[in-house]
Amino acid sequence: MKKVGIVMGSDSDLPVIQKAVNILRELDIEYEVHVYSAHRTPIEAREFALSAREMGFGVIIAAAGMAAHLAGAIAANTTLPVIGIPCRGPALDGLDALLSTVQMPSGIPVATVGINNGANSALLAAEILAVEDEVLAERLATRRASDTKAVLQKDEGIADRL
Ligand code: RP5
Repeated sequence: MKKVGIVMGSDSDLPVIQKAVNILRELDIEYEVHVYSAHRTPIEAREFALSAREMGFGVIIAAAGMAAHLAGAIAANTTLPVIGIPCRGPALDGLDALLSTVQMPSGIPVATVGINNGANSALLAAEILAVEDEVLAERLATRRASDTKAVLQKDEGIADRL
């Protein structure tokens, strides 16, 4: 199976990435994590993106806050699918990063998940890899069924809590 590449703009983004890593581990998907910034280490971020396909990655998750250009900068240098996670910052609650990540010009797509939504980034990465992997698709289906069951159990219990 192809690996998932994870890049974060700063180690301060780690709590968001931890949620993604937990799900990738649960699904038994190989991953590699780096701290590369579009602004502070633009050369390393570019080199990672340029070599990602030949390094065996199938999809890249890029998390950054503030003027969050990381996912776009990675996407500019690879045709692998790139998933952007806008991270919440101190000034604008993540709206700055959301707009910087999602508003890509035509030609360089970034699939953007919600602010700080590391979990969805991992699930989307897994779904992309599962297009060509029946075993992984089955693991995702099992996980989805378990989530459904958990919600239905809450439904059964909600009346007792009111
Ligand atoms: C972004 O700036 C990072 O992705 C992080 O979310 C934010 C703040 O970085 P630090 O100042 O905490 O390193 O580049």
